[in-house]
Amino acid sequence: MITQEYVKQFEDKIKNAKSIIIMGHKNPDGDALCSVIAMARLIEQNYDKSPVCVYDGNIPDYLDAVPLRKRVRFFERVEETESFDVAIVVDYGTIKNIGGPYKFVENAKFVIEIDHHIKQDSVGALCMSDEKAAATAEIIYELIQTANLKMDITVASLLMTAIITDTGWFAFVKRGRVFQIAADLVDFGVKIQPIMNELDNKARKTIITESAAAANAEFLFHNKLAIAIIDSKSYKNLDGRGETVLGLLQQIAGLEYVVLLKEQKENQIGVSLRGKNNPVDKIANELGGGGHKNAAGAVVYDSLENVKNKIIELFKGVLK
Ligand SMILES: [Mn+2]
Repeated sequence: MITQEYVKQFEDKIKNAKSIIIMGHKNPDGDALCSVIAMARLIEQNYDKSPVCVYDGNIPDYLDAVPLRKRVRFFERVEETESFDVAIVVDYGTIKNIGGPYKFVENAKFVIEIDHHIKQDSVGALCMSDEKAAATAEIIYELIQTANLKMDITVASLLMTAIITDTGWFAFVKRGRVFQIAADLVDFGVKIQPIMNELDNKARKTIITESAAAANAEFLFHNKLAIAIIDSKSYKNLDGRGETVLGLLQQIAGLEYVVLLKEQKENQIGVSLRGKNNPVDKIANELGGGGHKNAAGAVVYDSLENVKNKIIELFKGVLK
């Protein structure tokens, strides 16, 4: 919960800062990217300061049309020696997930964090994290309300995009509050259809590669398990995790599990696991990975063939 106490400290630090940097986790998703941009715009419009926004890794194509996307710069393009009065870290999870921009956190005079990931230790002296929030954007909205900040339609749309992407169009919602926030945003003027169109922004080669992988999937255990493969040649055509492959196969009636094997390079296989109503997290753990109950993954350092056989063996334990 964001109290007046937090708001006082937040306002004090921002008002007195000459320089501010904002970042999310490496390889930003919708929540990380949009939360960074929304925070920057809020600070610009409410405190008349212009924060620097950075990322590490890659921003997927489907987020390229998000408002003010160009506001966010690759971290190596910011002066190494630059030290900031305030660093704001959003949606990061663990220090390791921040990647290269962590050096700005280490050098900052004051660190603020806003996050909804479960963690043991936090980086921010001012920590506005809430593990129960469906997205970091939900906490930013609470900050806007409690601090009585001005919010324009761009900020509102960014928050909605973050919420939609992080909740899988509300499929993963566990607490009703996020619906109240979404309702507020719609009443404020946010339109959902244009956000949907904005996120339909993948390259043609990506969709062709992903649909071909779905078309060539192998079905095992009386069609209860589908295994799709993206080899190293096609891997570069992917955008993000290959959600289209998983999404297409998951629509098949009677299918219980979907596995996507991505040959990132020789002997390095990215594994995505989905269980329609059944858990896959234990299988991900067995492979040295992790994730959520019904959506998990791992990276396994072995040949495509060996990883596939290992996964089939593991599924023998749950599917007969
Ligand atoms: Mn998030």
